[in-house]
Amino acid sequence: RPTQQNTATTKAPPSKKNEATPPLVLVTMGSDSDLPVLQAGLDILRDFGVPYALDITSAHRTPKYMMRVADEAAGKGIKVIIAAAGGAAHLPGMLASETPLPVIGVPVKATHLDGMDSLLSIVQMPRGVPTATVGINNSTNAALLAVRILGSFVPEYQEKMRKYQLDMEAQVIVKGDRLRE
Ligand code: RP5
Repeated sequence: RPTQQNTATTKAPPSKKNEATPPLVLVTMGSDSDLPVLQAGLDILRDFGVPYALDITSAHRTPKYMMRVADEAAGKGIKVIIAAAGGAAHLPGMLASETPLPVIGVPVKATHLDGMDSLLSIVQMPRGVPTATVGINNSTNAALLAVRILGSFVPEYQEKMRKYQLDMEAQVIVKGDRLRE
C-alpha cells in the first residue's frame, strides 16, 4: 500500500520541490481523525520546503502494516518520523521500537482525558527506545523539531530555521514595543 504524498490535506498546494523530491519526513497517524491536529505541522513542513509523505498506521487496527512501514522507512530515505495518536497512543513508541530513525510523537487530545492519556502513553518510554514527545496537539513543534534534525546535515534547513528564529524574535520585540508605546 503506497503512502500518500503531500496531497489535498495541506491548505495550499504542495511546492514543486515537494512533488519532485523523495520524502524526508514521514508523517503518520493512528486515525484520519488525527489529521486536523497535524495540519499546522504539515503547513510548517510545506513552508520550509521539506518533502514529506502522509500515512495512517494504527498500532491497534493495522499493527502488521505499522511495523512494515517502520521497518522500511529508513531504506526509503526517510530521515524523521512524526507520529500522531490519541488515547492509548502506542503508535510513536511502537514505530520507535522498530525503526532506527528519530520518532517524534504528537499526543492528540482525542478522548475524555484531555490528552493526558495520549501524552503519558507516548512520553513514558522504557530505557533504550527513545521517542521525542511534543505537547498535546502541538504538531507545529513536531515539524519544527523535524526541520532542526534535518538541519543538522542539510545546511539549507538549518539556515531556514535560523531565519525562522530571527523572524519570531523580531515579531515579539515589535509586540513589546507596541505595549511600551
Ligand atoms: C487513536 O484513537 C487515534 O490516533 C485517534 O486519536 C483515536 C481515535 O480514533 P478514531 O476512533 O477517531 O478512529 O488510535
